[in-house]
Amino acid sequence: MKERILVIGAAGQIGTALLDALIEAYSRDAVHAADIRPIEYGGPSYRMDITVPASVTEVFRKVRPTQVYHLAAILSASGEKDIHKTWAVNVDGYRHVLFHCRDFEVKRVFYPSTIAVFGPTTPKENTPQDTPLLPQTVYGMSKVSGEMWSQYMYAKFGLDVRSLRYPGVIGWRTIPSGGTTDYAVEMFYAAIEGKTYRCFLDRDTYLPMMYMPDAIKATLQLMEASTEKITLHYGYNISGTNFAPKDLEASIREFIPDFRVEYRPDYRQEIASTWVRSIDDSVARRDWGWKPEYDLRRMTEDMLMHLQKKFNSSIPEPIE
Ligand code: NAD
Ligand code: AKB
Repeated sequence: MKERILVIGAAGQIGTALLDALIEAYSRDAVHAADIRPIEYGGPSYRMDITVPASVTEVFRKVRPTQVYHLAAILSASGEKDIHKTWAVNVDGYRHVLFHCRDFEVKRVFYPSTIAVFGPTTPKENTPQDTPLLPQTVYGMSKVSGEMWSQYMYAKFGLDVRSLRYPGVIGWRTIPSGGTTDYAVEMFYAAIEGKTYRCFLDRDTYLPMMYMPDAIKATLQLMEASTEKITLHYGYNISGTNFAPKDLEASIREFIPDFRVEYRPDYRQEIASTWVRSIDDSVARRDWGWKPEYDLRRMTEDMLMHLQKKFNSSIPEPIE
């Protein structure tokens, strides 16, 4: 059967990178992009507001998707500014999409969960797959609900929803906004532009992070895995590389020795402090062979190389 893949929330940080990967794996004609915002995309694209069921129906009728990647959400920091909208988009919007997937007989659905599902009662180191989930943000609460809806739709209707708990994702294409882990991308952009970076998290805030190519690889690997390999339909823990702002600063300074960071923690520090420091992803490794490729140094080198091209600047060789 010819695949028709619908990416919802395609204009965002992960969506723009995922579109390229899906086009490479399938074809531009097969990959349909939807978002509430305008999308810069050469393939078929649609305006869609997931909080409005009629808007979801209109796009599903046009595309008749075989696979759906549901990325649309309000992230952690923005989420606290309008908690009702966050719930409407992240939970009600996702529910609308799920029931459309059931009714239009979509074969496979991807749902991005997050390390924000964890909270102060979760073990902070090597966080297990099954563990207390008592998040302190509406974003985290909404993603726990999303995980439960994913599991429910599979158990009740056989909808094949697959899900990852992404760590903080770092990519070079766009500067993200609205998240707590955004500091890492911002730090790279400041470094390449020769600016001092004012970091909104404390220097010692360790968090699970992941370079975009690993996040995309995990997403496609999970979606392509044969059905019998998938043992859970809420979020699989996946780990990339864990670091604190001070480690990223030092890693960038190996390439740009003059780079400076000032630490001015704000309200986002409170959010980050409730999350975990490292993840046990042994279930994903066992089930579908997950293994990350990028550590902090390799990611730093690759990010700076891409940003250098983007800004047409030059970066000194690393100091060994
Ligand atoms: P993003 O904020 O860059 O993109 C989200 C997209 O959703 C935006 O383009 C936005 O316009 C769209 N959107 C918002 N409301 C909508 C609505 N009502 N209808 C249709 N579209 C709407 O986020 P991202 O970083 O690309 O994250 C994608 C997904 O991955 C999200 O679900 C997020 O929770 C999850 N996630 C991201 C990270 C990360 O570090 N980026 C980490 C963990 C999980
Ligand atoms: C955020 O910081 O809100 C996201 C996430 C970890 O879900 N990057």
